Amino acid sequence: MLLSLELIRKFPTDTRSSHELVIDAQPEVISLELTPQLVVNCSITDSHVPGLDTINSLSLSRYNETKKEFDVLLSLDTHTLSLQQLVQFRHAQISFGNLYVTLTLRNPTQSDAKVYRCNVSGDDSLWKNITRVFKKEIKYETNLTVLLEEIRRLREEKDRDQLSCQKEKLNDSKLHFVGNSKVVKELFDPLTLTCSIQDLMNDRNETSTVQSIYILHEANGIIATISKDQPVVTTNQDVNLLAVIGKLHDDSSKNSYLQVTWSNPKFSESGKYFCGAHANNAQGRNEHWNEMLTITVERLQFDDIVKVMYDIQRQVDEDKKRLQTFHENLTNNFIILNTNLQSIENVRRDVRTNQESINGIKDELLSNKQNIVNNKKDINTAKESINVIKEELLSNKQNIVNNKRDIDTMEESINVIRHELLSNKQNIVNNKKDIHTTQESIIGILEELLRNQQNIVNNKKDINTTQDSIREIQEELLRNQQNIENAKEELKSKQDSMKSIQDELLSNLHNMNISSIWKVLSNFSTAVMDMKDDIDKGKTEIKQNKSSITKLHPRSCRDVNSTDDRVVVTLASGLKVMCDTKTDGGGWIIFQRRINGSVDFYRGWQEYRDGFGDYNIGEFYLGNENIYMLTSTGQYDLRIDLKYKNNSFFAQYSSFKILSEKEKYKLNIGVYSGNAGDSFSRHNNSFFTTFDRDNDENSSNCAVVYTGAWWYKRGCHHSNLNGKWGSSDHGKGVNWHVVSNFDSSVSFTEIKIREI
Ligand SMILES: [Ca+2]
Repeated sequence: MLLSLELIRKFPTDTRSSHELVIDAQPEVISLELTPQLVVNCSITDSHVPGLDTINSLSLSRYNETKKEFDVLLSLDTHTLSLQQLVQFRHAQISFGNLYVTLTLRNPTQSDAKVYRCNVSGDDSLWKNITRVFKKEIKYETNLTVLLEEIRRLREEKDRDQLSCQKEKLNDSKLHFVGNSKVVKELFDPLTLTCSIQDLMNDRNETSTVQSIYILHEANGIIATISKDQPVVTTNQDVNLLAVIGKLHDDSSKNSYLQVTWSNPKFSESGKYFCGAHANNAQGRNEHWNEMLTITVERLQFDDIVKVMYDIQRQVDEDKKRLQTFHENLTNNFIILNTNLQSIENVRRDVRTNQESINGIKDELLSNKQNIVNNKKDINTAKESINVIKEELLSNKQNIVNNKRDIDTMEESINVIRHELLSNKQNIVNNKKDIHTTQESIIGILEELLRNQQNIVNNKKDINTTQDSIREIQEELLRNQQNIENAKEELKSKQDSMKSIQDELLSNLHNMNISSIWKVLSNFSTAVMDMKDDIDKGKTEIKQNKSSITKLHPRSCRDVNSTDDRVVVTLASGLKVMCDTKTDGGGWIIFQRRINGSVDFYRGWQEYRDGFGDYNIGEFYLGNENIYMLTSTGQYDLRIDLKYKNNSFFAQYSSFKILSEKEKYKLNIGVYSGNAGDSFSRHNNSFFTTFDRDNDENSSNCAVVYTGAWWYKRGCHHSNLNGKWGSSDHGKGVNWHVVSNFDSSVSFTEIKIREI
């Protein structure tokens, strides 16, 4: 209390009264042990300094004994409010306003006890620069003596060992100083000391203001202090000092306090602690309280260590258990991890399988694509067929209209006929007579028929005669053969006689003269010449017989037998044809044949009429005129043989003929059978068309459009066997629609007829 009173007494208060520059320092006397901070403030009160009209700058300086002059610490330009700090301090705080600068030094030392000076500089009313200076000296004194004095006094007072603020005798005291425990184990129990001021209301209901609180130890000195508007400060460097907290409140309803905590107090922390507080009461009078607390820090005993060891052992056991549990969890997690790995592997396998499925689907898609392309083609074909059918429908419509008209005409005709019938009834009566006359004429015709029958009999006789002459020729042939045999025999006998002459000659050689030899030779020569003539004669006869035999030509391929599949013969009519002697028993006359495309079939009317091609090459067309001649004199079947992609097909029609050139070689065919499909029946009753003779009902010339020659119809064709060899252009190739479609060609054709 003595210390505090002395400090307060030294605070200068007289300088505050003048309204001018003030230099203020708190405190003016500092001590290493008790002063937490030194505040030096230069300020201009009431914004005015006598004699100065304007203030330009404010600066704080400190006297330097070595240099014998003042060092400027801070300098403030009052116009721009820019502060310059010219000396740096380790523990300092600086603040300033437009008319003050403040320097706060924490834990000031003896070297901070100097003369401080404030300079203010400005202009007077005559614009003359003026500087004013004010000084303040800070003194230093060591307070240890004072401190120890106070400690002794407190000890002597009585036993003021206070653990609790509940003590009766302390009721009048406003200061409460407590510890968490009176006795703590060294390095083992924490130690907390709290010093607080509870109620500062005095009897007259006036409030005191706490200025500072401090805690000090009898041997270790100041532990911590807190001053008004300043933070908590500790000078104790003990590492065990865990926390120092505190707060001073102006408001009396809140407790001001200071608290220190040691985490592991040492034995040296034992002893007496003092808590002190300063306050200003409402009258500005200073009040001071303090309290003491004795704390025992016991040294650790062996039992304590054992107890700690047991604790540690127990802790270790618990940790072990926890570790065991952790290990089990880890094992479980590992098992789960393995399961997950297996799952991942399964998923991977699934993904692979799915990939394969996708590939399969891809292939299927590709094949579907192909199918779609094929279907498109079919659709195109169907479209064309539909077009053809459309055209036919149109023509049928026209026919129906025409038929209606015909029916109308017929109705009229029937009416006319009805009238005529009535009138003809009479005529019939008249005509009955005529019928008699007609009957007579019929009798005459019958007679003529009989005569004709006689002629037929005669013709039969002629045929018989012809057969007879064949027989005669055969007989003659036999005779000739006989003659040849005879001539051979004669030759042999002559050879024999020649041998005998030779032998005679040889035996008589030695007794014959030359003339007799010559005579014999001459005879021999004559005999040889005769023999030669006979042989020549026989040869001529054989030749004559041969030609008479070859004159007997077959009438059709039905009469031809051969070991060859195809044989070229001249028929009795003089027509040279190729016969198919094998297919379905043979006997077919081939009238169209294409095997390799070496003959051009895109030809005009005249060539198709007369025929073209080459039997040696094997490709030809017999000619429509020849086909007409053949089919008009007998009943024929038609057969068409085809090859497509190395497969054989055939189509057969139960009758076939074409009409004359005058009737444009109109086609007439019967019922279809076979395995090629019927691509020809729809051509029935069509005319033959070539590029230079348009006989089809189409608005264009089908032969030109489809590069062929055929019995084209209104919709042109379902077969085009005289088309362009090998072509895949739509409808232009050698098409048989059912087999090759319109977009490819067959690779072999034979169109042939056989007499029924
Ligand atoms: Ca036409």
